[in-house]
Amino acid sequence: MGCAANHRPSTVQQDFVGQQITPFKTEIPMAGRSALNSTSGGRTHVRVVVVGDRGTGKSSLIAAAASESFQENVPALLPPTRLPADFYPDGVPVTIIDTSSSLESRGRLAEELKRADAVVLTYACDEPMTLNRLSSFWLHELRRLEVKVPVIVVGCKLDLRDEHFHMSLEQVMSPIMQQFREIETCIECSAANLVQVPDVFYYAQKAVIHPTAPLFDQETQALKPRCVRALKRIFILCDHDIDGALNNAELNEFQVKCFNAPVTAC
Ligand SMILES: Nc1nc2c(ncn2[C@@H]2O[C@H](COP(=O)(O)OP(=O)(O)OP(=O)(O)O)[C@@H](O)[C@H]2O)c(=O)[nH]1
Ligand SMILES: [Mg+2]
Repeated sequence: MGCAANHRPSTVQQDFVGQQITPFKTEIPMAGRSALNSTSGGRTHVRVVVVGDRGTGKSSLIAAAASESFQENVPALLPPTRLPADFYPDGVPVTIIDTSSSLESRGRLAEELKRADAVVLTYACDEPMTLNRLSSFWLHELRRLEVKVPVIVVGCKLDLRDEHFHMSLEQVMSPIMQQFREIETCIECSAANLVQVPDVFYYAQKAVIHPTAPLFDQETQALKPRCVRALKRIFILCDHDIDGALNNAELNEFQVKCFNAPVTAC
């Protein structure tokens, strides 16, 4: 078993799959994120359903997100868990639904999935078989059940991953993400070491509140025409001196208007 320091967590986002761009997280300064509240699309609530193979770490992940601590003995099935409105910068509470993957719970699972705004689909980083099961079972099952919401794939128990057989998350997930465009983001985390735990539900919430589908065509991997027109319009509005480029002052004004934070030098 390795220690957390050896296990660098990473994320891969769907927008970049198939493009030769290194995956990264778009970071908006915390101070500026509140400016996005008004763009939560009128949503007052997000419901995230957590599914995945038995023992992959679903309940521990939820408990760790809610309590910011790791408990060895979590109940097999947690009651609905609510992350309050102030938990994330968008100011929208998240309800997390734990599920059981036992055969007798399949009906219940399907019911919960029908009411989901986003799905968190787990595998265990120390059990490659659970990763294979994403494409051999779970993602097909979600399609069969006509679950048409964003999916966040989460590799749990990052602290237990065997570094000898390690491939990057991007290498592992890119083919799966190309086949299943409903996967919005992939992320690795460790409930035991509290690494990237809140991030999981942040990405789930973000996928619902700030959906990519109206902006980006997953099939063609291109921005949608109306999005391009809107971006051009924004550019024109920002380009005060009409020289076809945004200078520092214009860029700064745009940043302040959108994110309530000035551009800062790196
Ligand atoms: N080392 C380590 N162990 C973990 C982590 N997350 C969960 N576990 C352990 O893995 C086992 C299974 O975790 P659970 O959270 O019960 O998994 P689950 O997916 O809810 O399991 P079922 O409800 O049975 O489907 C437990 O012994 C946890 O303590 C982690 O991040 N690191
Ligand atoms: Mg459980």
